[in-house]
Amino acid sequence: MDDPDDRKDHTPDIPANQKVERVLKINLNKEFAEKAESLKPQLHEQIDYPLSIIEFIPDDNTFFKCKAVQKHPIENLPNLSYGKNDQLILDFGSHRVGYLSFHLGVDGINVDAPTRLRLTFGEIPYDVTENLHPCNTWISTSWLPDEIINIDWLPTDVEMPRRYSFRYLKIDILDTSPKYKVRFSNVSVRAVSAVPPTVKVPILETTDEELMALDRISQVTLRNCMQTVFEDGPRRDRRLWLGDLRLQALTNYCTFKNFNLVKRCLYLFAALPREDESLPACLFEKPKLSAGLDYIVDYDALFGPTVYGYAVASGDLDTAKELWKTVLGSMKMPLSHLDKDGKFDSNATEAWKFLDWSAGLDTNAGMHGLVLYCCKEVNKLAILIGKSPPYVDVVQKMSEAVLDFYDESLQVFVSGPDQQVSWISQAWMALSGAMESVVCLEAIKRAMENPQSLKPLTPYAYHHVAEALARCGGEEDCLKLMKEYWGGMVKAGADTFWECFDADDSRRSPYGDCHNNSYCHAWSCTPSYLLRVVLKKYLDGKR
Ligand code: RAM
Repeated sequence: MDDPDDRKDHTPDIPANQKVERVLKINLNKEFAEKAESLKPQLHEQIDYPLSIIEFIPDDNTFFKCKAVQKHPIENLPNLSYGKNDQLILDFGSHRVGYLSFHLGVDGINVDAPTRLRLTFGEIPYDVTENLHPCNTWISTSWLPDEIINIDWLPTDVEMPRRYSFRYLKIDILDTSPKYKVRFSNVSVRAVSAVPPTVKVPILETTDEELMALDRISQVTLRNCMQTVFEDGPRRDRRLWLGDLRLQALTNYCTFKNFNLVKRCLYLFAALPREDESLPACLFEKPKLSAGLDYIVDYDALFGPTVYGYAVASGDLDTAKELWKTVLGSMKMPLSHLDKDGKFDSNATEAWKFLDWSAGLDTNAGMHGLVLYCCKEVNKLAILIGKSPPYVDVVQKMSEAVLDFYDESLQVFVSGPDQQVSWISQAWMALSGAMESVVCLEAIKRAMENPQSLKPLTPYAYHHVAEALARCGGEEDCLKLMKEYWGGMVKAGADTFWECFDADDSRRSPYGDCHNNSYCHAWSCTPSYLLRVVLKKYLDGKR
């Protein structure tokens, strides 16, 4: 047994920017909350069944160092009996989000004791091949996808009340009794999503099978995260985050086109401004609508671009007009970080600047690019809805200040006192359009070629690097990066794209322990958007 004190020693500390020191009052906008409520979707259901009974055997050639092999065909399941300390793993063939049920039958003389089972829902092999406890993480271990249940009277149907996100189901038979064993039959999952199973998405016009796979898996990822809000991950955190929402919305416009779900999410955020008009980084629908305590400066600033993207894609300018005041409010806190020369200073407040989970990232340059990008998008939104662009002067000043981040001799953007070179600083500077595309493209490529520069960790940050490459004329570089990064997840066996991915380390996690990672994480669904929108012209030209 592990010594609990020993376990405590391994638990990573909560990062400084995660400690909430200031709790701001929320000025609930009831009208917006009601609008959001009226847009709540009915979820569509589909019943799915396991495809086989499997076991994992060691395999050094795979990312997770194991591979699944069939132990029994699924048709045999009702005839197999399981007693104390037995285990079975069912494979549903792909990732599902939904509610599990099964029939628990009896093989024996009489049922003289309850059945105790541990069910573990796995998104990836590690979830079902390893012991999930202890989990050395600074976020809650209650996210771990296992459940112990006791069933008193058998035979019976069992319906699990909670929603799970999984491909694999491991069942450990903790105990029956010497007098009986159990049998499983009618195992099924009632899978749910705001996207109907019959949805028709036009096929991606390419003959490149790697790209087709990226597009397909992106869509499964997004669909499984589309519930009554755009969840970040259906396993964890099962809530709406602003930065994730923007990327989900962009991908949704070119695939499922569920405009109302985006509209609902925009109103949910707009219903919860904080007393300084900033918006929370995330929110909860249950038990009642409320703001998460987390505040992220970059997510706040990205609200405006998300409204702009929605208005352009849907043509619904009335919503954009109604949210205009919220958009202006959401820019206040980000803009308060500019010094007198219009240069973003991450140290101006303690508030969390995110950009990525890569450890040690200096956010000054990236945030400068991001806020400049947001100002420009909000100016475009203003023009679209017949207002005068509010940030013309700010854009001018911030564009001049960009030069302060550019190192002429290295020909890259540098950030902070240590002149840090990171991929993500280059990406946001490029997306801001502050310098010529050729200069930005060279800067990104230079950073990418330099092993000393800080690489991103999450698909969220990789997306911005990939988009920046494509927007600056580096379409081929973008495709190469997509094939390496998202394609790397495909090679590792991903059914849905992950919250974080490091090809060299299958245990990498922003939280200390990969068992708490989410492996269907919506911010990774953007290959469909990149291929169908950003790279469209280029790919059409290649055909
Ligand atoms: C993680 C979540 C979410 C992201 C935040 C910043 O906790 O998974 O997706 O937006 O980090």
